[in-house]
Amino acid sequence: MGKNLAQKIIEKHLLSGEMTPGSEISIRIDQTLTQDSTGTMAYLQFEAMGIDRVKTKKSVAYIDHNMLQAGFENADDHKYIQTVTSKHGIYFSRPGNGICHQVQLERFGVPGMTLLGSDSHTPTGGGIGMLAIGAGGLDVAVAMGGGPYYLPMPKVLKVNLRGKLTGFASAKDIILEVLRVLSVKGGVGKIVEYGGEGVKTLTVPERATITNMGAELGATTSIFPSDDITKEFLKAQGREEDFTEILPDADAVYDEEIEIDLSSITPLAATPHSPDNVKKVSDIGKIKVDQVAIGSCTNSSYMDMMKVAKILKGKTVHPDVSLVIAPGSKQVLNTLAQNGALADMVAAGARILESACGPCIGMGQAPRTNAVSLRTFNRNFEGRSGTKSAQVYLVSPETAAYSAICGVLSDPTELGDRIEITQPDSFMVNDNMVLAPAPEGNDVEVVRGPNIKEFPLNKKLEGDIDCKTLIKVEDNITTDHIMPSNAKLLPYRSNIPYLADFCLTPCDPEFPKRAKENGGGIIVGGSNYGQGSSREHAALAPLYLGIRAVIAKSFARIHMANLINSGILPLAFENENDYENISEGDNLVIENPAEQIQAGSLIKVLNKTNGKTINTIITLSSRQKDMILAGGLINYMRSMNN
Ligand code: MIC
Ligand code: SF4
Repeated sequence: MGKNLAQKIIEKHLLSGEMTPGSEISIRIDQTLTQDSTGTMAYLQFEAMGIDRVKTKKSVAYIDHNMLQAGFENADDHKYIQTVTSKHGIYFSRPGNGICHQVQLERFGVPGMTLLGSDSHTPTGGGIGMLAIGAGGLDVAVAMGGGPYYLPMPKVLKVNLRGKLTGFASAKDIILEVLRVLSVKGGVGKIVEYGGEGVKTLTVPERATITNMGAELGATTSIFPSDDITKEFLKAQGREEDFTEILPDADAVYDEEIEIDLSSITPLAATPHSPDNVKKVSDIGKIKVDQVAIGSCTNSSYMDMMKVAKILKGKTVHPDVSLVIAPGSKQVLNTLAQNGALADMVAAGARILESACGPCIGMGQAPRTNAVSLRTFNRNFEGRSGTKSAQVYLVSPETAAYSAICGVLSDPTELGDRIEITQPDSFMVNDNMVLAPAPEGNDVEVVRGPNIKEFPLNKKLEGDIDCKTLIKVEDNITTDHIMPSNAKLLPYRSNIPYLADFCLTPCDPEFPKRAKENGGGIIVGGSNYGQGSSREHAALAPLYLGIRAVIAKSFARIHMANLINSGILPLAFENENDYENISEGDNLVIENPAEQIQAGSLIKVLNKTNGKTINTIITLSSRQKDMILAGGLINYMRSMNN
């Protein structure tokens, strides 16, 4: 039986387990990446493991998220990451060098390798045929130390691409169409593998836009074959030697398959407040626009920026629109500066931001009250822009640029002829903003600012859990709800006690206070609880507040792993209707959870307030079972070492 691409790479890296969907496997990790907002925690955890040097083929630490330096905190964290990485053998991408996923794709990614990153958009690397997975910082720390990465063997879903894009339809519109078809839950437990004739019509940056936003499907990762187009890209990056061809077998078998006809795609937009609320731009109509933001790890490549520059050339941004542009990397920005495209953008009135995440993570450029903001980003969750009342639409760079000129949401098809940008034969390669680590044996002082606090640790699971339901939330709660991130909070990513006071506040501002007053408790959620970011702060802050369990209809992949790593019980209703049988404030009792977990996956929860017994399911591998019983991954590792 022929193998698909995902199976081929997993098989090569398999350390344990059977490759049957759903059963736990572990794989060897070749490369890791961290970024600064999850990185401080990951390196604190790496230090706690007491390992001297990283054991991966290449590990890179990026500074790209927490770039506003309104106080000492972010700069302190940058210095900590710079020194701790130098000491332990990790490359350091300096602030200004670009967004982690864009730079990793340009400079370090290798087809066929595995990459684990402490950021949910790590699957961008799938654009060059890597098996690139996002995870919590602790899992990445373990991988840096040479440990395996555990995951349930995903199903493989093939997206068969037919035909060719026409007019002003772009890669962003392809992934928006996939999101429309599959929804934000459609990829859970799956690897999305792209195949079919249409693949040959897409450049690497276009493929990377698609794999990047596969994160919004909830997928484990997304991947394209590594073919001649990949080779051309790597050659232009001066890295032809990193190329290997990786294709699925001709008779490859897939668990599921869908088909997308590229020639039928027209410009699309994800309307507020979810990436799968997708409609045709032409159907939404000419709504007035206040802000346009172009950039992020989804759409900030050279090709994207050149299209934007061409649309803006000789025009002026509409008087009622603020247009901000953040090229994805120093390489991209430098090229635009050299070939004059940057001048065209500036002349048109664009506000140029540094090469970083910026407004995508609410680091500045919060729109005005009730604003309509068009963004080429990947997430439009309510409030993520920094303005709760803002209406954020996710669109392609072409739609964004054209609308910025028009002042209303506009279909770029009106521009007439499709803009074709060719990839340069060689990109501007200059890695002077990447610092190599200190040679092994050198003494490096790790600099820790006062903002860096210890991370919370759970205790061994013992006795009964008898506590209150502190909050009950609905479906699709994101990690942005659980642990909001914005310009004011991001500087505290290495300070859980501070952050905990903002936990779940978008759902209920009183939640942290109530959790503290009750000495902890239980959270009740709907389906896909914890979708979005990989931030383990969404588990660590609840842990700090004494949360013992989350009972939900279903969980998002990375968040569920982060809960288990923190020793918090992720319990899924056996019968979703039981969601109605718990109200906020109800007193819940889980008798001897340790014994129940040892006995199997059924966990009985007694609602003392209404007398009902609710069956829940905990899905754990035997390793995760030991981890939960030990009180989380760090305690588990410590117990293994003793
Ligand atoms: C995001 O896009 O939500 C982030 C910010 O990049 C997060 C990481 C974080 O919370 O620091 C992610 O995607 O994992
Ligand atoms: Fe940065 Fe936005 Fe990409 Fe997250 S999604 S890595 S915040 S650019």
